[in-house]
Amino acid sequence: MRTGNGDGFKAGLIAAGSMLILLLVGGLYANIDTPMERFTDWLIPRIPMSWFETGIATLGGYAKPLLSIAVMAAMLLLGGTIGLVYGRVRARRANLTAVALLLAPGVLLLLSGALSGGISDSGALRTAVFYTLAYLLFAVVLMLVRYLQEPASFDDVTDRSRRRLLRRTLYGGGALLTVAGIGSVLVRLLDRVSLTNVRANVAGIPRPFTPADEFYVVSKNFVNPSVDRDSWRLSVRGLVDEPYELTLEQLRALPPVTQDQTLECISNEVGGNLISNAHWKGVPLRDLLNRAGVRAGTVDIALRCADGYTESIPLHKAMEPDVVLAYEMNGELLTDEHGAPARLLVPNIFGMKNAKWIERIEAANFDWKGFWQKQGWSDVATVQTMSQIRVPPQNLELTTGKTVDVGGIAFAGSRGIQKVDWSADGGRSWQEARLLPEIAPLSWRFWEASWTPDRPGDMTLSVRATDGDGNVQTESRTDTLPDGATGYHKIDVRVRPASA
Ligand SMILES: Nc1nc2c(c(=O)[nH]1)N[C@H]1C(S)=C(S)[C@@H](COP(=O)(O)O)O[C@H]1N2
Ligand SMILES: [Mo]
Repeated sequence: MRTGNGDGFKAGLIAAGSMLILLLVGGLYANIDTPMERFTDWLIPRIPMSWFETGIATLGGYAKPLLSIAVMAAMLLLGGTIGLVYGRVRARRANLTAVALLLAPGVLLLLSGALSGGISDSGALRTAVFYTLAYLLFAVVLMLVRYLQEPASFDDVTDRSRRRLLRRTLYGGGALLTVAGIGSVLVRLLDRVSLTNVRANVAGIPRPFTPADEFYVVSKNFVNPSVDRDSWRLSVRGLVDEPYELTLEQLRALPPVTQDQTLECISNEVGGNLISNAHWKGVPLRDLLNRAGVRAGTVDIALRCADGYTESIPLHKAMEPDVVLAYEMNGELLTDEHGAPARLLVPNIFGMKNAKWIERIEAANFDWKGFWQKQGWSDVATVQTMSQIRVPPQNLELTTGKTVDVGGIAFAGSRGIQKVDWSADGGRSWQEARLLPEIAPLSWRFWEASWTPDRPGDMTLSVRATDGDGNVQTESRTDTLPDGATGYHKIDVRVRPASA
């Protein structure tokens, strides 16, 4: 007896849904790459850079989650379609289709192995195993639901009660698993989904040191890794005399250094808040490299991270004393979102080189292209001289004759800030602002001024910094891609007459 196409589609949908839940749980608890991440990582380097930029610009932090939701929807649809086709074919050749359905994971395993560039490392193997299990779950659930959908013959009482029992077990168990799965996914997602920061320093001049939970967060991941501190090993290898591994405890036993340093994301817009400052503690990268003995011929030091992220810095940069493998931030162990157990600090270079969740440091004899470089971002990535007005906020209404505070931040990496000028007439005339005392050589600098508007109207405030080398920040506006945004930050205010 046959049931309709709708039933087949529904069965496929249920099966694909259970598969998806298993994969999400795997992504959250076993650090496997979910299909969503696989697809995004695969897609991003292949789409034109301008689309990518537009996507990020219009959707902001929602671009990644939306893409992931689209992938999930596509998987459900595909599952439904498979269910529909299976339903039709099964009516004729039941055993054959069942065998084909169950054999497919083998093909899938090979495919996903090929996609991940070989299943040599344990993360990829774990992912492949999870995918196979997830697919098997899909196949089994699909077959079961289809079986249950078939009407039992009316007079066969045992058949009917057997089906009823099975159906109850299946639906009950399924409902339980779904609730548990979705619940745990939601709980974990709430603190692990990495929307490009939306919560950092709001209005006003920020605190000199940004608390970890207010520090901006950027990562390529839909779900960030949560690395187990006890089983974590840092491996130093590649073109070295003596490769070695360290536990976190061993790393923390090495002579530490502390460093106050500001991080800024290369995709920080003019006036954006993807910039924060912290007090860090760790071990100079060069100490770690010297211990292994980097061989002649090394060009780049490559970093591999638990989320599959890769970065590289030239050897000469890696040997600078202030390039630090940090394990503490503001006096506490690194939090998951900022790269626990250890992340790199590379002064004077945009955030992307400050790799988080580092597992492997590798000396290479070639110019290693990192995750973002493959996507067109600068490989040098020196921070641009920047400045921002944080007070007054945009569109504030002011009154003639009343004095207000004007102030904000300025940053130029290790070049430091020499001077900040501000303008109340959109840049026709400039006045020097007061610089607050330096927080640290690698940290942002705060500036302030007082302004008493003397005539009513719409006004534009702007700011420009001069770095420690005497170079005035460039006025010409460029996009964040590929070298980081440039141009002056401007704020519009409306000044009303005093006695109106
Ligand atoms: N492993 C890994 N490290 C990473 C990233 C990532 O996606 N994965 N993102 C980089 C980018 S683009 C930035 S701006 C900084 C942000 O660091 P934060 O989130 O601690 O502020 O981390 C960098 N390190
Ligand atoms: Mo970044």
